[in-house]
Amino acid sequence: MGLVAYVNGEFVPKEEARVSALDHGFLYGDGVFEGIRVYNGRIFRLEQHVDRLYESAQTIMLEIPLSKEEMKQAIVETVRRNGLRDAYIRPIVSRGVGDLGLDPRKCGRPTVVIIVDHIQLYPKEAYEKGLRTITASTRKIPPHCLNPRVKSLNYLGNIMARIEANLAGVEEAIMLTIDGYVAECSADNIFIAKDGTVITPPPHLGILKGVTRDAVLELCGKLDIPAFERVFTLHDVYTADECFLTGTGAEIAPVVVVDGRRIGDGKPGPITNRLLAGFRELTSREGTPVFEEEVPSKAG
Ligand code: PXG
Repeated sequence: MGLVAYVNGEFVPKEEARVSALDHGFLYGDGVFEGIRVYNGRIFRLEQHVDRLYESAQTIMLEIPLSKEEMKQAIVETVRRNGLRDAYIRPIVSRGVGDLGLDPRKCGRPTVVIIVDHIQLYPKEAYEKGLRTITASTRKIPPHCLNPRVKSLNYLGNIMARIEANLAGVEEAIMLTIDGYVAECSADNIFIAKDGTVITPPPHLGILKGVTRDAVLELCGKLDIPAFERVFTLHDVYTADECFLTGTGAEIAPVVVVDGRRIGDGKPGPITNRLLAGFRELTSREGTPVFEEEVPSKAG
């Protein structure tokens, strides 16, 4: 059975899901998006993703033509119609169809698209052996220019960083702030562990406040692992005991090489492994049920 997508309130076959060439999402990257996972028929942290989508829209003054409740229902319904128990969901809201000028006042109703697809996972050995990364020469856009906390349709900087990783033959690229502090990766947040303590950059540095990142900080609390949001440099990464990335797609992915330096003993570390096990336990238990036969989860 083919997959279906939601386009402005209608369900169409995925291959026929289209928006106008005059949509400002296409012309100018004027819009916002989310990336959400479905685990065994339950949507992980739907509430947090929808809240972040509306926060991104609020900052760029984009009025989403659905209430948050309607958006959640549209997402659940799109997953249900696709019948996928493990999936990736991509809600997108763009400024809508306008003229060739920038002025968003010329745009009619914002375009709302929800795509549900099979998930592209890192191979199992990425979790067993760990990933290699480089530092990208492309820096993060400073938060005082266009705050990366807005999950906008402008991902060109992230894509340039990913191209640098591809050219170097590694899986991911670490991005630095204009001042040279470690920020995040092209599509994942970054953590280091040293002497039993976990550290990740604070959101004000100009990073996406990842839903997985937040779940990992919560897990650290539950597992009695001291965790802090702190500014750090590449020196701290090179000399860390462990390094790992977090994201909806990656979950918790160990990093064992950064810019040719081996991190710790060059294998996924014990804190990373404990957090990954804890995270997988969380995703198997929590979430908004999609299919009728599910017993509603208290954790929601
Ligand atoms: N930083 C950035 C810049 C991101 O785009 C994350 C961190 C992790 O956030 P979550 O909420 O997922 O824990 C993201 C995630 C992909 C992909 O292919 C991921 C993202 C966007 C586009 C593609 O994995 N966002």
